[in-house]
Amino acid sequence: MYGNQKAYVASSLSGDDMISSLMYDFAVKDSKCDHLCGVPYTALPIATLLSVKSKIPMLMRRKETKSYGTKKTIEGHYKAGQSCLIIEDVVTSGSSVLETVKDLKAEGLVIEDVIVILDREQGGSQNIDSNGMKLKSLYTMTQLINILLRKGEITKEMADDVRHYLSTTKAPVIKDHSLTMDRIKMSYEKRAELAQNPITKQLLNIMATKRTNLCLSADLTSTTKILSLLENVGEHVCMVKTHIDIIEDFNDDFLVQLKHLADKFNFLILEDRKFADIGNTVSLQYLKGMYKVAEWADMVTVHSLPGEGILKAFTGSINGVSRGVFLLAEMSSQGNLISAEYTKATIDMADKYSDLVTGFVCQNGEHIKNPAFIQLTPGVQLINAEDDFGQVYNTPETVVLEKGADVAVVGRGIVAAKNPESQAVIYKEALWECYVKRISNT
Ligand code: 5BU
Repeated sequence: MYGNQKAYVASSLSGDDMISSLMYDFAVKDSKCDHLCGVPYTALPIATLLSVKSKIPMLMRRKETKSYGTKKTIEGHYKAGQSCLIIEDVVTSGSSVLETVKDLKAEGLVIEDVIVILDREQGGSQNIDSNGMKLKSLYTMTQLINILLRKGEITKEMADDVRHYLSTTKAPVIKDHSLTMDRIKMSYEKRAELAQNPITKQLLNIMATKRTNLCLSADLTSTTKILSLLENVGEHVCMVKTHIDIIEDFNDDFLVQLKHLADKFNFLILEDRKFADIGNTVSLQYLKGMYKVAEWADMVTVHSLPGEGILKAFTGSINGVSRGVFLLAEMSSQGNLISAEYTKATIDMADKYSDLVTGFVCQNGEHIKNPAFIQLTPGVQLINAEDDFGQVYNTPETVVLEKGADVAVVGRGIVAAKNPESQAVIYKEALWECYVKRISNT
């Protein structure tokens, strides 16, 4: 019965041309979007007509990836960061729309609105909404039934039947974290294009070329031990994290050697200083003192606790060399006092400082939506565990696939191993495999 009714409605309209004119006036003519994309396949004619009429370039999503050539899923000329309006004919659950959006987002395109000719009101609008977009429909099924009833095209019994069917047959709820966290499905290369801080860009490019998202926390207290560890492990990591103040025989030559290894193996250095004072004091701690952190650390960790002023203590470059900041949004230790509101406020704080902030140290990055920010997650070992001081460990699978880590920090898992180099390879491969799985189309 319902199928017949749909066919009837379609035939009563005077074709794609009229529909596209209505859609154009309804939602396209005032849109500031860079591209249009029709959901394959039935919306393609309408999207094509809208693209011609509005002169907004159209993108095409392939449902089946080519087995030859570029294997691209999205065809067209676009750049990461551009916006795209989705065009659909009928929405029931919204699942086809969400599949298309997933592929577009993996290319770094920004999707806010979906326009549809007919919303069948069976849950599609809610699914699109809860995955971070808005559905605008030219008609809802309720409006259509009322029009047909008023015009005497259907009987009251038929209208009641359809209304009953729609209210009792609801589509399943779809919630896909990769759709609200834009960065999750994007490759590190693509995200490097969006990064505003040069260090973030460099880090993402190092990760992509060295094929590693492993950060080694070199928590040893002797300079020779740290340098010999890095000589063995350097080629497997994208970043080395230091606690400069735990070293017992610190000397300036150590910094020269450390920088030499960073150049030799192409990794960046993060000093996990966790600055947490008023801006003026932090500025002195960063630039002065015996460690002169600003001179050698590509990035530092900073608490958001003192408020925005702390970020003013840093600049995006020192003597012409780029610098970055990781804001501490969460901690890995059991019972820490950071609340969900604090985490969210920390992430919001970074918006104005995207030329300085490289990313966030946190456990669960669901609030980090901007693909230009990196999620750095400590507390990683091959099995779930805890140490004697409340440190909580999660596995590579949990941190990368479930919690959204871009870079995982491993300290004792590697440093305390009998053979740190072979252990680093095990972590590197496990973490990279999770990342590849995460960005794949499954
Ligand atoms: P581990 O040996 O893998 O437990 O070392 C973890 C490192 O990460 C260590 O240097 C900590 O200071 C650092 N860390 C952490 O473990 N948890 C946090 O929330 C933050 C930093 Br922030």
